[in-house]
Amino acid sequence: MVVTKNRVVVDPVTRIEGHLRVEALLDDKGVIHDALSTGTMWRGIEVILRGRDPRDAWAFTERICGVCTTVHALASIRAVEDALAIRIPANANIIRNIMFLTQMVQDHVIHFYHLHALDWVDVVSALSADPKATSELAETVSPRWPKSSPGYFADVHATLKKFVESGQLGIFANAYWGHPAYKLPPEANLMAVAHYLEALKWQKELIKIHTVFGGKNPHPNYLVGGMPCAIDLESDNAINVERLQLVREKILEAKEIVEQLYVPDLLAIASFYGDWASIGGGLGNYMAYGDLPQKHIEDVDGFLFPRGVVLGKNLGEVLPLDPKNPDEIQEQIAHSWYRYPAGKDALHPFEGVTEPHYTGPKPPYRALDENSAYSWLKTPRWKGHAVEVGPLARMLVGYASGRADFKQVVDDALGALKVPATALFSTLGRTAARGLETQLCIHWLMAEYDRLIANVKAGDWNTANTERWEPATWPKDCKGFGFTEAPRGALGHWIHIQDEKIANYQCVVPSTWNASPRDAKGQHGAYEAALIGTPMADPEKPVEILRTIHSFDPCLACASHVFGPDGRKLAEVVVR
Ligand code: NFE
Ligand code: MG
Repeated sequence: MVVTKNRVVVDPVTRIEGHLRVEALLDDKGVIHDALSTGTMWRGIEVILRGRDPRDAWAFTERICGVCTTVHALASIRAVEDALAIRIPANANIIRNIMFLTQMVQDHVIHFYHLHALDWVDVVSALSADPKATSELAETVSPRWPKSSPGYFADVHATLKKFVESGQLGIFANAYWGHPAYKLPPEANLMAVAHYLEALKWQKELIKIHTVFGGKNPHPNYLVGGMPCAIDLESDNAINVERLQLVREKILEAKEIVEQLYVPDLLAIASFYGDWASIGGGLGNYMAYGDLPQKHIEDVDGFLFPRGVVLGKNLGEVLPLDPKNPDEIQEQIAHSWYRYPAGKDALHPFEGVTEPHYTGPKPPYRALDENSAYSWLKTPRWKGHAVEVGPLARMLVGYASGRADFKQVVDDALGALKVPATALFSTLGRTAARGLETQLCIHWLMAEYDRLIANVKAGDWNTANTERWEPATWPKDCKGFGFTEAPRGALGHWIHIQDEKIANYQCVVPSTWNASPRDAKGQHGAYEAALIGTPMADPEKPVEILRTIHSFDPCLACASHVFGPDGRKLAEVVVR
């Protein structure tokens, strides 16, 4: 981190995936009045894909990231199926939904405990907690969670003490312990640390569902036309009763973690940080592509996560969205290190171009120039609007669409925290929305599992449609759009297939929307906008910047991939 007069630079931002740099400009009262969000490394996946077999694209794009490990594969096969007009069987759709929901639940719990909680929880303060008082607190916060005895918390306390006394904080190193912005009493801190460790042990369990249907995790296998797993109740080597039972057990364990730990901890911690319900709101524009088809992917109205846009915090209206319309989604490069063909300053992804053109300072540098190009991220816009994507966007689009299940979890949480609906438009609202959608997801996960079981029992074991597998059956020239709601938000892949090969491929990724630099009109991206107006207690310890940036759960690996087509490192920034 570098602080020069009125300019705070955080590089790299840690407890995220990928390489993100943030520069915040402070006024004389220590309030952020402008901010830059910068992806400091480049993505080249789109270039690598040109000329390849479209049926292989999922395996390349899935490796954009090991965090949202399945979502690029799903977006990719859907793009190819859209281009080739392939309709997948019912079981494939359900299994994809199960994979999606498994990813969502695991990723959100990990984000809360392991990437975000330490912005609110002071690990060192937990040392002064009384295990007996912690046990009493835990029994109030999560009465149905079994591990809450004074002895249990005394053990956690002893483990933590050993850590701190060794001087090697390990996973708890590098935070701003003792900062006055930490508000939890020591017992709440100890309880949160205990649950951090519980969640860490658990997260590897849920993901076994990916190994059942996709063979492995990270990067499970997918298939254009369906899913690459065979259902055969008579076989030891296919999805059989035993494996389906394992999936059910893992869902039930996850339900306990979400309902007895994650959501109660989230609400308990949030109740100490009411001031963050009016900080970090940012753009006030929200977009979701929607996901979880119940029948066919073209039945958008039946998605469990609805599609749409909310502009200007207006929950009275959800605007329709068509990602294939060339006038709606466009990527600009006014402040990015890329080049477009002469005369073009914004391109729809079907026409998208990925040509790197670095014009920034020679590293190491002290500051970037917000008036010129300053990021490896492009600047996506919807009808010219900067929009936020992610859990808050999905919850608001669901809420504003009048979906009863969304309304219930949102209204319950607002009631529990005793805050008005406007509190949603904030850092705290963004963090809470992630927990609330996890409640919906765990419920939907069991429902999708039950649908699969019903089909299997009825004798439908089909998981793939291979009618259009052979390239000879394809049109000479076609285009497709594939999408999903990744944990961090709306993810789109656009493919152009010509003569059986990929002619063009573009990914517009959730963290690209949220972390984008400003556009040609000077409109900030979501991270930048959310930082503006934040008061900072101590610029040398910028915990406020981390709280808001982490509330988005950044993934810069997704947003800006690391290596060029020849494997060469294109830019290197010294980590201070
Ligand atoms: Ni690498 Fe990702 C998600 C995608 S990026 S984590 O979720 O797509 O925002
Ligand atoms: Mg892209």
